[in-house]
Amino acid sequence: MALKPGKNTLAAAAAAALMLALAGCGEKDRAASSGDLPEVAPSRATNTGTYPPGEPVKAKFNEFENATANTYHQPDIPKGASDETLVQSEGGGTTVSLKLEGLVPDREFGAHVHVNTCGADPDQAGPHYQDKKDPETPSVDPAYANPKNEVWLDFTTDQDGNAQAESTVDWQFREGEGRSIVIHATHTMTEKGKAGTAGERMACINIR
Ligand SMILES: [Cu+2]
Repeated sequence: MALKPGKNTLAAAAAAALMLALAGCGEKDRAASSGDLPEVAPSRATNTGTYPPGEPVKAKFNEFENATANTYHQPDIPKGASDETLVQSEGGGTTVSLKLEGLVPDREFGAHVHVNTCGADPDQAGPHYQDKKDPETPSVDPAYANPKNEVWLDFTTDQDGNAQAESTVDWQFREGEGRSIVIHATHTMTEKGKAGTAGERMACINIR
């Protein structure tokens, strides 16, 4: 049966056009998050928790407070170096992946998921996210500060300054916590009294 052009057809056409426009926007957002990024990704600049769960998020490091990826330490983590993060929850567990490009070559770094979002002050990210919280702070007891109770993502850059790390734990983040990955100056220590520490905070990436 052929449709006569009428009100309903026009309404349907308008709806279709609207859908196309919406799809177009989505396409643009996706392109912005995976391709040529502005220095500050505007849609994620306000840390409102709009990161899509289970989808990779790409960003470039810069020096601004509200960026997805912040560097506090050039040139080791230069402005313009890029990162890709992925947080996946499955079967009660969580896998966090981190890929980096364009850092200083052949260098060890520590990295962990921290409680809060990043800020201009590196301390704003707060302490490490812990599944079972250490009653003592700062937490340097290996019973709590360990890679099963926290998410550790230590890495060493290759000769091109690239690296990747991944960690799987058998729990999920509490709502509103575990919102950033902080990159530190050294690999993470494990001995009592120092467990979980990894030196200066050199960069911070918002993840959720
Ligand atoms: Cu840390």
